[in-house]
Amino acid sequence: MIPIITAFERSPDRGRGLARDMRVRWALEEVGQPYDVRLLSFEAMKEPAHLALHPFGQIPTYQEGDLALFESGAIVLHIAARHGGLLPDDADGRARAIAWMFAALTTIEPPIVEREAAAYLERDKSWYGERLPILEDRIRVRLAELSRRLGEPDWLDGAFSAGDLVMASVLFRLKGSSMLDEFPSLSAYVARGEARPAYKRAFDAQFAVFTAASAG
Ligand code: GTB
Repeated sequence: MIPIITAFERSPDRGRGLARDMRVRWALEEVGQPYDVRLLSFEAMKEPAHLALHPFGQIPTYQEGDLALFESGAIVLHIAARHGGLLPDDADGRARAIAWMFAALTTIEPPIVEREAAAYLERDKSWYGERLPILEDRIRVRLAELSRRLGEPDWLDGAFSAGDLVMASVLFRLKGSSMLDEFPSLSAYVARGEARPAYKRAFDAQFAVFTAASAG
């Protein structure tokens, strides 16, 4: 059964691969699972048909037969659990890879999203100039901790895993800022993720959506 995922018909990131369908595409490419994509307008995302799949009216979703999933982390975990290649075979290694997925989604991503939201929603507010450095310093604290833990190895815990896939996807969101450059080991980590053939296939697929939407 070919799974179907949802993605933006017109992504606000203009094909930079920053929306959360990208991590799902990447996971599917890593495990060699073909997939179809259903593109949604912002209006369609809030309609009953999509709300039945995603209670918050967002992308990505994942459908495979009778199974419907939302939340990119849950979807990547499902793909990693169903197929070989994204989780270690031993139980302890699997548990640690999953812990890194949670770390990416619940410890690293929130301050990054908060800064993005402030830049989008509060830029014209009087407090923005004072708040932005506070938000950026919160991110720096996490990046410093993560960089210290990563150290010299290529990946967070042995071979590349779903933990690295989700962590690198979260860190990609910082590419428009200079913060990642302050942590060369994390910049190199992100570059290693981007260099993976599966990442490139996923990126090209989402970029093709942007190109087609721009042409249409
Ligand atoms: N926790 C959920 C998950 O991990 O799946 C969050 C899903 C989510 O935030 N989806 C966003 C969405 O559907 C798209 S990815 N938003 C529409 C809405 O809420 O109405 C977030 C995103 C959007 C745009 C950019 N960008 O332009 O750079 C980056 C990230």
